[in-house]
Amino acid sequence: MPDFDLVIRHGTVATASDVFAADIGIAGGQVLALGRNIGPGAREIDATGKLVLPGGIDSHTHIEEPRPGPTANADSFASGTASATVGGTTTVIGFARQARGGSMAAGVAEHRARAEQSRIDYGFHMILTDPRPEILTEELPALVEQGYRSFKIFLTYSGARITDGEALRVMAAARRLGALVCIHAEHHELIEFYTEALVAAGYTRPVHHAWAKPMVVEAECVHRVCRMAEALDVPIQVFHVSGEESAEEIERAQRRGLKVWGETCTQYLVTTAEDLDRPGLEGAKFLCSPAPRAKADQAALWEMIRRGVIGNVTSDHAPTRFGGPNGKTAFGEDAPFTKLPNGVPGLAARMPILFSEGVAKGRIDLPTFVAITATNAAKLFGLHPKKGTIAVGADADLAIWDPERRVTITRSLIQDANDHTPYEGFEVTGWPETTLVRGTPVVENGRVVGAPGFGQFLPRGPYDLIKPRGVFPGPFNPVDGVPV
Ligand code: DUC
Ligand code: ZN
Ligand code: ZN
Repeated sequence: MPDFDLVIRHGTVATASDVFAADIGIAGGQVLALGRNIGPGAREIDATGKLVLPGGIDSHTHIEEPRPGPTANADSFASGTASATVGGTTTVIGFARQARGGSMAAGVAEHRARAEQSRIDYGFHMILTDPRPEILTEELPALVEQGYRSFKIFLTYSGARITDGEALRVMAAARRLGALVCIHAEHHELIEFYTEALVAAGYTRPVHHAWAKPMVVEAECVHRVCRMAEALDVPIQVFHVSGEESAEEIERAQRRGLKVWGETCTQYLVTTAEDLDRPGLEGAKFLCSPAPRAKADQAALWEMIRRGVIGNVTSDHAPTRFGGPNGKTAFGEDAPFTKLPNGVPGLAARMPILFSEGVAKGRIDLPTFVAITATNAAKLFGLHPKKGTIAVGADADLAIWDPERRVTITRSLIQDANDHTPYEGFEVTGWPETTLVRGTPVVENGRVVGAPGFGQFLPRGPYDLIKPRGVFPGPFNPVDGVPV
């Protein structure tokens, strides 16, 4: 009679704090034992020479999000989460969006239905595009209670942006409800001003997207939202910090003791604005917002990761095909950058690139890799300790990783529904051979075996990390309308 459903033997286990040799006994989808010479499993995997890592948590993914035509999100939940598992990711947090003038609850219900086909576990941030009083006071309390415990707000993009005044009201609601606000921070009017001038001067190629939103556009807004969060004593995460100056704003806020967390994305560590300048529309394959920056920004971001200023690295997976009627070329081969959908695919490439560029090249150690790919996101979004670590009682979400394997990333390898990857030809050292979600293999030797619909919704209850500090800059608490 086996003691476990599955035993993974002879591997080197890594968490965000430790690296140690251990066998892992799994039953009922959870880790039940970590030790040496543990009892038999109904199935056993020999992990000699391999690392056993917490499955990745990609806390910023746009999968199967509808958008007005003609371009479309390339992935379904089935294809997007297949690709995630190929790269060792076992949990995604996506976005349920409120339509302008519409209800947030309706946006959540629609997206929840799409996510039924997820192969891995998932949660949602709620994108508030129209935070009317009744949304904040009537809909959000119930939705947060149901486990949708984070909001995303955009301060740019015409169809999604809210004003600073609305952002303050969302922050206040988050403080009252115990939810985390995640922010797309770029100065909208400044981008529009640049864009008008660029278009008038005939600068409309993909590279001019980066000209339209230089770092000042982001750094100003990151500074602004940090100060707004300080004024209201509200914890925030700043999404997709793309380079040195905005990371410095985050660091300054953290030094003042604020609960401000910074996220960056794979693309800001390995692509630059020069990639947008490839011939024809090729640069569109690298076009995202904020825009990719310079080599010096990549080095600065790695330093900010080492210092803990940037705590998690996501894909910001936002897939649009290149060709076809819904692709980036839908507006023609010489489409101006103003028409091009923003975003790059990256679910599968995220962990292998971070491992290779980070651990294999000596920029970060293995526990830091685990922290930025899994543990910190689990903590920040209320999934820890069930997710994001390897511990007795945690879900057996694991990536069995060959640290020596050399792989050239290609479109066919990453198995999403797109027709390109910005990482085509990128060479990495280290690759996940087997990925398990709750003890069940979803990838075996590079082959996707996880079933659509296996993924479970992860409701997120209240947790201490995102509690406000109780510190205001003046004698008055403007959220509750009382003296401090
Ligand atoms: N930037 C975003 O903020 N969202 C999706 C794509 C992108 O580039
Ligand atoms: Zn964004
Ligand atoms: Zn995004």
